[in-house]
Amino acid sequence: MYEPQPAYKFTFGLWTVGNVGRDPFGEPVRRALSPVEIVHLLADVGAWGVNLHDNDLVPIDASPAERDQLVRTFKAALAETGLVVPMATTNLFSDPAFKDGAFTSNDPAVRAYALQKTMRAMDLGAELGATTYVFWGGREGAESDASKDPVEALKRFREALNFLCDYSNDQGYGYRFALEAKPNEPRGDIYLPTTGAMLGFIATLDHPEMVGVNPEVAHETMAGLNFVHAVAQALDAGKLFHIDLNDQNSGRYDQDFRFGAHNYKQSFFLVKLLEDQQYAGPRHFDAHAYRSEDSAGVRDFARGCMRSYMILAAKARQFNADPEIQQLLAELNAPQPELTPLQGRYSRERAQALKAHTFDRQALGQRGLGYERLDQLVFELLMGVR
Ligand code: DIG
Ligand code: MN
Ligand code: MN
Repeated sequence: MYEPQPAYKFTFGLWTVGNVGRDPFGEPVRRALSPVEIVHLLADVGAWGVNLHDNDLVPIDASPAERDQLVRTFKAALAETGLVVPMATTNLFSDPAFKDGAFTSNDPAVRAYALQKTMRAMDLGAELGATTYVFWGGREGAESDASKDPVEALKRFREALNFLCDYSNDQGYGYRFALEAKPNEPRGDIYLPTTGAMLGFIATLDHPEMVGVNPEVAHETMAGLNFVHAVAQALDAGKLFHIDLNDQNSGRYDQDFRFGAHNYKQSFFLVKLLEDQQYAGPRHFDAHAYRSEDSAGVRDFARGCMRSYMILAAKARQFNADPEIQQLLAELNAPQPELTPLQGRYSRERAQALKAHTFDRQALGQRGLGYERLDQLVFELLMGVR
């Protein structure tokens, strides 16, 4: 019942189960796996697909011939395992050239190089069948705002995305772009720090219909925000083009924990939202195993991400079928037909009727809503006592 199923489109980036455990205070604890080894690992644990940054597969200094050979062997592993590549992205954050940003760098040569690198990475992604292209601007930010006019930075980011939308159209790649927000780390502050900020920015682009968001649990949580509400806004706007699932303890560095590893309740309501709204995109686990883990632990991590999602999806179905919970919700949302004439789109008559209506304000404030009982039922459902 909790085994991963293709219908859930579970994916992992090469960099997730390939994470060697390096952190700012420690050296790698696991050997590096080749892309082909990672594809087979993911197939073994039951993943549906695999994602990549350009340099996860093709080293930044690879020759065209080396690149083609690496792609050939990667494609062979995909064919052998049946894994698909729904998403691709560019590493615009590791190389020192991007130390002051890529698209927003003060150096026009860096901005131009970032466009070149991204176009080549888009070519690679298209060759592998990717239809979603993620942009995470890990270095698009500042430590000192003396360094860059933030308005100018946004203009540069917009110019780059407009150019790349045109490139995708010119090449016939059919990409949908998904912008991933993060409030900080590795920059002191990252521009467009939240999913909400990205949604506002998309409206300023030349091709807003091509561009959506890729919210990540850890990133909105780092900003102290309710991730479920951020995803709800993206869904409402028809802009949830992709999603990065993991977990995070608020007020910490980007922990990228196994999905469900920390905040069970938020993870439950997130899965409930995605399933209730019939989200059809990939469920991408942008996460990695604890640094404490060996290769067996990495498999435990990957299986745990998917198994936790399947368990919470079953809990969401249980919530939707629970008579007591549904009774409480029905009472909360009971129709009040006497208000019907006052509801709906504006009309002068409706406005006049609203202004003339007499409300019993005290009664409105005295109504008990039963949320304590409702939330206790959720707790008991999650704790397995219902
Ligand atoms: C970090 O959360 C970012 C990078 O790993 C990648 O660019 C993106 C894709 O999921 N997430
Ligand atoms: Mn993260
Ligand atoms: Mn991410």
